[in-house]
Amino acid sequence: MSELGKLEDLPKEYVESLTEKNLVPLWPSLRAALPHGIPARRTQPTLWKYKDIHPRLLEAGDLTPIEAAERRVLVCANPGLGLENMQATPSIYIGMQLIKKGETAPNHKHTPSAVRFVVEGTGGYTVVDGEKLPMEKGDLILTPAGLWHEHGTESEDNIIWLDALDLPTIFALEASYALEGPSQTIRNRPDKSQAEYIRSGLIPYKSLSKQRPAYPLLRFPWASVKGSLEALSTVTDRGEAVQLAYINPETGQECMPVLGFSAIMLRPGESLTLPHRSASAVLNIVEGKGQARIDGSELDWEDNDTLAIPTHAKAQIVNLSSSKPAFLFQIDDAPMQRKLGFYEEFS
Ligand code: GTQ
Repeated sequence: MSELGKLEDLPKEYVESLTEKNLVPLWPSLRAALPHGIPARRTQPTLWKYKDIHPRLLEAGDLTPIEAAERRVLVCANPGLGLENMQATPSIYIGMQLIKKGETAPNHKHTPSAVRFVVEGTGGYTVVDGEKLPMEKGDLILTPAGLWHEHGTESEDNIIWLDALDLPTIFALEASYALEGPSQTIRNRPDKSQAEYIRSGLIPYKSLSKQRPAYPLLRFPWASVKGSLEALSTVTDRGEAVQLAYINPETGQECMPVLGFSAIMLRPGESLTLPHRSASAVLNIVEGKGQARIDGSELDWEDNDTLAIPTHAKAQIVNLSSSKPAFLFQIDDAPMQRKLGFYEEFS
C-alpha cells in the first residue's frame, strides 16, 4: 500500500488558492474518512447508573418547574462524542424524563422519532394522535415523527421514563424541528394494544384491503413482552439469545424507521455473546444484576441502569444472579443501517 500525500507536501500557495475557492484536496484526508477494515470510533462503552441519575432528576424536579423545562430530561451523553452533542452513540439519543404529580408536558410534534420506555412509577400516560396510552413499568410507547404527543400523570407518584430518539441523525441532516399545538382531544376508547392488536397473528380484517398503516400499534405493554420472553426461553438453548423484536404488526417490519427495539431475557447465571456487528446499541436494564464486557471494558449493571455499545464492538452480557432471570431492553440503529444497505454481522 502506498503512502498517501500529506497536506504539508503541497505548496502553501496552492493550498491557499484552494481554500480561497472553498476547495479541499481529498487525498490527505482520505484514510481518515475511509479507514481500512474498521470504522474510526469515538464512542466509548459507557454505563449510566440509575442511582446516579435518580437523585439528580428529582433535584431537577425541585429546581426547574415543568413550564420552564417543557421536557424535564437528563441526557445520557457519551463522553467520547462530546457531552454537548447529546449522543449515547452516534445515532442514538437517550434521556431520562421526570414528570411529577399533577404535571403535564405540553403537546408538540417533531421530525425526529421517539420512543418512551417506562423506568419507574405508575399512572403516567402519553397521548399520541388522540390515543391515550397508559405508561407502566417496562411499557414501550412510540411517538413517531410528525405525530402529536403530550405526557402527563394521574397518580400521586413521580413517573420516570427513558426517551430514545433518532435525533442525532435528524439533526445531522439539518432536519430537526418541532411545532407546538393545543392539547389534543382524547378518543375515549382503550389503546390499540388492548383492542385491535391484542395477540400476535391477528390484525383487524379491514386492514387487508387497505394500505397498511405506518404506525398501527403505539404501545407494547411490558406484561405481554415479559410473558412472551419467558415462553421463548423454554425452547431456546442456553447461550442462544432469548430476544424478541418489537415490530409493526401490519407489516412484520421493524416498528420505527431509524432505531430498532428488542427485549432480552438472561436466565440465571447465563452469559450471552451479542452478535459482532456494524450497529450501535443502548441497553436499559429492566430488572436484574450483571456485567457487560464491551471491547475490554467491564461494566457492572443493575436495575434501571443504561449502557452504550459502540458500532463494531465485541460485547457479552452476563446475568450474575444464580436464581433470578434478568430482563433488558435494547435500542439499536440496525433498521437504518439495513435500509442504507451496509448492515453487517461478523462471525
Ligand atoms: O418528550 O417529546 O428527551 O421532544 C427530547 C425531546 C423528550 C419529548 C426528549 C423531546 C422529548
